[in-house]
Amino acid sequence: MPAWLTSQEDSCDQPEGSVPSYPAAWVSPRPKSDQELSGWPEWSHYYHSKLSRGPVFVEFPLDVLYPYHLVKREQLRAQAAKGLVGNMVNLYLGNYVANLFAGAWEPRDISPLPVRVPHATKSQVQQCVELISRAKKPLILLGSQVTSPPTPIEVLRAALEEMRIPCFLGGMARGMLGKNSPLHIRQNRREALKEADVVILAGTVCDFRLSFGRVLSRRSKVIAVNRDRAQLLRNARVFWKPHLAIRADAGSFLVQLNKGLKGYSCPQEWALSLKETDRVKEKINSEKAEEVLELHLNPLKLLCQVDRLLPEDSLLVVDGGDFVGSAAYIVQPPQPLSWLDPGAFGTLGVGGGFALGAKLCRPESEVWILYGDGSLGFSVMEFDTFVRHKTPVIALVGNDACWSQISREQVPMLGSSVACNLDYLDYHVVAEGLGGKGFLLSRQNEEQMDDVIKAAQSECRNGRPALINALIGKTNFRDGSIAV
Ligand SMILES: Cc1ncc(C[n+]2csc(CCOP(=O)(O)OP(=O)(O)O)c2C)c(N)n1
Ligand SMILES: [Mg+2]
Repeated sequence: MPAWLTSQEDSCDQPEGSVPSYPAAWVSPRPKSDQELSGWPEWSHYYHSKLSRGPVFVEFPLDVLYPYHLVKREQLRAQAAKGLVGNMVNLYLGNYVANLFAGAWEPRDISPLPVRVPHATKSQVQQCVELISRAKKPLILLGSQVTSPPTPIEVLRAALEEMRIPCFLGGMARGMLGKNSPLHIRQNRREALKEADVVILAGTVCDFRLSFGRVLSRRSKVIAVNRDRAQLLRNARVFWKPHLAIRADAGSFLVQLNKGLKGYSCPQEWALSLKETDRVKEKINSEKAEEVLELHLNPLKLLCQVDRLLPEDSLLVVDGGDFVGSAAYIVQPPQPLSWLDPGAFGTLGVGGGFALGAKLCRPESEVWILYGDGSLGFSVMEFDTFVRHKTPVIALVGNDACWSQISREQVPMLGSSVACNLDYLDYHVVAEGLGGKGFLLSRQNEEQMDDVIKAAQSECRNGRPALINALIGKTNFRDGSIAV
């Protein structure tokens, strides 16, 4: 009997290139007695105290899960066995059940254990204050960890807005600065990192997403902050060198830093120059979005339209490969904690479950799932759940009849598209079959793109989950990005 331990914060508050956030831990307890089983809060404590928070997978064997009388009944049934071997088995089972439940009824303290969140020391904060106040081109890279308690997200946002240091947002930190913030830099991170004189890695880890730290310049002073020591120093002194490595909660650290900087405001020419690079790149993107493809819809155009029509309280769940990788550059989560994605390893299949959790936690929000057609296959059945449990969400499927993210590298590398090709299936009919409302969006009704999106939103507002099956063609937008 497996169970994922997540909290409300995790399920709805989540959210480069669709590859952010949480390491998962697997706990498979096999308690020898019920006494040990009642140590259960300690496993849950493992989740709550984990320095780098994320889901914990707890798997209970059935005999541990069922109550005493049921397990005893099963054991008595097994006692029908006769003969020497039978008697030995009976003895063993009787002993096993007695041990399993020994002491089960003794009262014990099961109150939650205290959570210990590491914080930066005053002198560490002071060292950073000195570095930042002298910096001309500081940069902050925020990772998912900054969204974890104890620092409320709005307090952190206010601190960032006061410091006015340009920020790149990754993982669940997306949306942290709302839409169109002058501090939020979205493009050309590699170039910005080359120029920066001080870089704060706030919960951002030097794994494959930062080319294991190789994107950091040796000329920049790097301040790494992370609750978890292993994440803090991942690949350090191999591909990058921290000037300061602080084991502390990244969000709280930034708030302390702002307090220490008292009235400091980052030189604005730096943010302006980065914003200008953003503007140029985004202009190129919007020109790309206007290109007419040989076949089917331009996915970038579709994503631009969705971005325009998203209400302020929408919440985005993304589940897929290239389509959602493009979405990560085009669709802007409107506010903090409005982006949920499959985490660092891009584990497909999370979409339906995440959306369900998100909608249940925030019923007033318009919950969108941006799906690839391949990933849709993992959780399209959840439309049944959405319908039966009256949790209306909108699924937008970028249907390119392919596992494009895989075939993009597999075909040039191996000369074969084996196992990557799908068909342009009628996923909108599947949604209808499960009680939802389905829409087909293709070149034939491209002119009505806005109307279709609005109709899906209206269905959702009226309580019916909707799926837009958008037939999309190929672009070179994702060429060169990681494909695994
Ligand atoms: C559970 C799981 N299996 C396999 C993968 C590897 N993988 C990454 S992207 C991808 C293809 C996804 O296809 P689709 O959802 O259609 O997205 P597209 O790239 O076509 O936009 C696969 C199989 C994964 N990330 N997670
Ligand atoms: Mg696909």
